Amino acid sequence: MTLNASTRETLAQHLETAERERRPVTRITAAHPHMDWDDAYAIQDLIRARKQARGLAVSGLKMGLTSQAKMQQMGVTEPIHGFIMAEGAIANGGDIRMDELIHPKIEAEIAVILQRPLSGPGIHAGDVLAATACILPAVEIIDSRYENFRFDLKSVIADNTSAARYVTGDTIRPALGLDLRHLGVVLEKNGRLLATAAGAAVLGNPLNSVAMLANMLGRQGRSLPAGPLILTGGITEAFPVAQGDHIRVRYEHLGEVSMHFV
Ligand code: 0L1
Ligand code: MG
Repeated sequence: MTLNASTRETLAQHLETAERERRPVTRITAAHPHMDWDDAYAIQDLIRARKQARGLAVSGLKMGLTSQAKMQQMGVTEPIHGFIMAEGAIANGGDIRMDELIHPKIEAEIAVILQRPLSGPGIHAGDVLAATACILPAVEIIDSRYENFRFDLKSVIADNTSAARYVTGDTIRPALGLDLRHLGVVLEKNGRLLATAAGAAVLGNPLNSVAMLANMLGRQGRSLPAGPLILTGGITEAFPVAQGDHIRVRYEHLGEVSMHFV
């Protein structure tokens, strides 16, 4: 790491305050160009610790930048990971308050819950399939704390990969027998078709994303636990939303997820 502990803590407070006050800030690498990947994940960890110290619960983990298109756009070869909070969970069909967010965007995702923990390195999609309890449909609402979603990779890792809200659907299926690569998704905003996609957009198979998460955590000396929700990454690109928008995403075999921005 290149930043000292007090600078990392100051940056965690800075980003968490931006989130709580919904006040966008400049990417943190502008003032700290030499911060490294370990600094970035350490700041993310400090944000998680600050939330937990306030009594908030972590509900899961997420992968970000999992599509080739988004990785190429950002000039990276590996996705990034973050965490999601129970306070960010919105009921299927529920309202999402715009006055609590800065500039939200939505992305359709596949979520996984494990029944056995996975410890990298060396985890592959077959291990994930064997360890999976169930698959469910999800929509992630990302909300970068950076002005105009302008950031570099280290800044966005520190900002917990823009995590903000998420909605899961009511259809929960075992993974065995579900072909996640070909699972089709149709995303509509206000009754108009915005995107169609298939699960293969996520690293060829959303299970690859879970394997990669286990391997990335393994490098940090951590395991991927059984139980929490794992968001595997956007199947569609992220679309901006505005007050009044109604989003509906239909998933082949997995029902639908909807929400209303109020
Ligand atoms: O969940 C995601 O893929 C978001 C990763 C962070 C980049 C962004 O905010 O678009
Ligand atoms: Mg996402």
